[in-house]
Amino acid sequence: MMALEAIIFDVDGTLADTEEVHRRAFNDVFAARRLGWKWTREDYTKLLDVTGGKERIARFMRDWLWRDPAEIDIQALHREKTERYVELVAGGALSLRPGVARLIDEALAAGVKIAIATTTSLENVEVLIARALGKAMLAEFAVISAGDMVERKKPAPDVYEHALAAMRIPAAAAIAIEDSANGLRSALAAGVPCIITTNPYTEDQEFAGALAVLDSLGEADKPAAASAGRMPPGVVANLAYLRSIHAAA
Ligand code: XBP
Ligand code: MG
Repeated sequence: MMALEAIIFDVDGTLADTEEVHRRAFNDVFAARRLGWKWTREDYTKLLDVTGGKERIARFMRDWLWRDPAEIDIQALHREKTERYVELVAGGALSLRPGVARLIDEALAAGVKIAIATTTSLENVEVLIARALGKAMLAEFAVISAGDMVERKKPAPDVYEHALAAMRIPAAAAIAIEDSANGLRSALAAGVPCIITTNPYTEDQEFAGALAVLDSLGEADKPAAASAGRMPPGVVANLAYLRSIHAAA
């Protein structure tokens, strides 16, 4: 049995319900450029199958519009999207999901490392953490592994492997917190045991192999429910809970 040394958080959908803000940022730049594209909530649920904004735009052009993605400068378009997203988050468009700040505090107090493994861009993570927890908290993360730092995005294991290598710990000494099937696959492919906190975009996905599937990390006065009839109900995912399910993994 290996002791728990690090908690590796996903960002989008896990730290905060970011996807509606991402969707708005995409649509804002599509409109500013008069592309005539608009992603509805329903469209976006399907488009989330592909992780990474640049990859999502390319997939949309190829498979939905039957156009060659090389027709536009996706890098430049996505840079504008990131600027818009950062502006929205800096303006207070997001707050952290229940239990996230609590668990981060508990981990730091207990000497358990905290880290990030995400598909999104580094500046998006930094603005969210700075706005929600204060700029000084950025330095408390042992590593922030972001999408463009690795070759392949989730569901590939690369971003988890990047975080583990930076912390110099084995996969079995960490636990991942994710919200999506792609994120779960990424963590498991790297050998990191994983719990899921679902959100409206991901609650119908398949989570075979997860240690637990909750609807949030929960707070003392509002425990997490098991998502969509799953076990276990009534959990407050604190450090003791994470240690116990990690030890059982
Ligand atoms: C998140 C993503 C990201 C965001 C958009 O996946 O797929 O692409 O939707 O961010 P995960 P960017 O939570 O599994 O990491 O536009 O910066 O890619
Ligand atoms: Mg996610």
